[in-house]
Amino acid sequence: KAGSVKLIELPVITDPRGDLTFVEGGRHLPFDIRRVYYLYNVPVDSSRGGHAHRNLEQVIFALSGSFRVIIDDGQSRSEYVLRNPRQGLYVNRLIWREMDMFSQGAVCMVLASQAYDEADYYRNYDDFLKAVAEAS
Ligand code: T46
Repeated sequence: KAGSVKLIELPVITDPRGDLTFVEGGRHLPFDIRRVYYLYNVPVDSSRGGHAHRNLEQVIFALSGSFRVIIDDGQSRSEYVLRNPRQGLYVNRLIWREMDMFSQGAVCMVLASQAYDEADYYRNYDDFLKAVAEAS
C-alpha cells in the first residue's frame, strides 16, 4: 500500500567462482522494471534524496559498500542501513526518503517502476504531508 516499505531478499547462486544474484521484474519485485539507475562516486559526506513520489515504486540496493536510507511515511521515521547486495529496500509511493552515510566507493542501484518524470516528485515536504493526509 502507499506509504509502505519492506526489505526484499533476492536469490543467490554461490559456487567457487563467486556469488550470482538475479532479479526479475514481476517475480521478485511487485512491479515490472521500467528504469534502472545507479549512484556512484558519492562523497562520504553527501546527502541525497529529500523527496517523495506520487506514483513511483522503487527498490534500492547497495551493490557495493553501504549507506543509510531514512524513511518517513508522514507519521513516523525509520532507518535502514543497506550493505547486502542481495537485499533491496522496496519503497512504495508517498514515502519521503533521504540517503546519507555513504561508505567510500559505495554503489547504489535503484530499480524503478516508471521512467524518470520530474512531475512525479514531491520536492517540498509540506506538499508531501498534504498528499499523505489526502490519501488517508
Ligand atoms: C530516489 C533516490 C534513491 C534523471 O534525469 N533521470 C533519473 O532517472 C534520475 C533518478 C534523476 N535524473 C536527474 C534529475 C536531477 O536533475 O538527475 C538529477 C539528480 O536527481 P535527484 O536529485 O532526484 O537524485 P537523488 O539521488 O537525490 O534521488 C534519486 C531519485 O531521484 C529518487 O527517486 O529515490 O535517487
